[in-house]
Amino acid sequence: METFRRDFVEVLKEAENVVFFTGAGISAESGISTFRGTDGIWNKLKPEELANFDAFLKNPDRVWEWYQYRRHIIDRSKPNPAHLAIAGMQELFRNVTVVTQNVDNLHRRAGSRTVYELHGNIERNYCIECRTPYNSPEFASDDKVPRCENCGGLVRPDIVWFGEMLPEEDFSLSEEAAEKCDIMFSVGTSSVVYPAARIPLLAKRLGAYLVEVNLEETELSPLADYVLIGKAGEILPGVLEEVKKLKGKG
Ligand code: BV8
Ligand code: ZN
Repeated sequence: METFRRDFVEVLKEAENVVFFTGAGISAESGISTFRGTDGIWNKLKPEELANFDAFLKNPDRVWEWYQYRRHIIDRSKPNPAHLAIAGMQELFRNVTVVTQNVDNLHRRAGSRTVYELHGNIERNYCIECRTPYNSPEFASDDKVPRCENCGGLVRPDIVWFGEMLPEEDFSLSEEAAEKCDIMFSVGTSSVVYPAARIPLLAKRLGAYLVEVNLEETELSPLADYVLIGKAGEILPGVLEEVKKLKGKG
């Protein structure tokens, strides 16, 4: 097993409030492509170009089809050892909070109980005119964009697109968690999309120990106290084992 640096182990031993800030990279080992980074399949297809309201109005079927394609992949995928390790930490620390930019629901499926979703959830949809929610999977089973049963309006995925506000409650609860945490892990995110990327910065500014887990260095790395380079699905189970050992539960 990997040996971790001593200052990190000391912080783990004392920590009560732990936050995991996650991005697409944590789901890569579940077979869900990332947006950016070396393996990001959207390198040719910029998410900024499809994930915005104007693109949807201009060509709703195209944007809907992109989300249907991703839904099919997400439906067939399952939580990987990284999601499961985070859920396992709940038994070892007083508070474990997950703040995710992902829309794939894999943290909840892994058993994490406190999950704030900053960019929405691909399992939900709503009418752009009257806001009626459409959350049953059967509803989203066509490749053509569905119409609202009440008003005939276009139905869109409940996802935060570029230029749109983040869900206020989830964002402010995430800020609170960041402000009071002892240790913040930033896992599998390129840390370029704002305002989400402010969450680890806030934690660091208020004194938390900041750990980054990623295949490569990012814009966040120079600010992190500890950078662990490698796969989240290998590193986080190692961290879980270390915590179990520290707490005498190994
Ligand atoms: C807003 C939904 C206010 C779509 C997403 C110029 C400067 C600064 C900011 C801006 C700017 N111009 C515009 C902005 C604002 C903009 C922004 O931040 N743009 C950036 C790109 C420049 N932000 C917004 O528009 C936000 N709203 O600001 O509102 C406002 C209101 C009105 C008018 C104006 C402003 C809304 C942003 C929401 C975007 N929504 N997604 C969908 O999912 O379909 S973004 C998209 O990026 C993803 O969904 C994801 O949530 C997010 C972040 O990506 P990551 O998760 O970090 O993933 P990425 O692929 O980038 O990286 C993967 C990482 O994993 C890599 O580092 C890789 O190395 C690593 N990795 C891979 N495998 C592994 C691994 N690590 C470990 N283990 C592995 N196995
Ligand atoms: Zn409607």
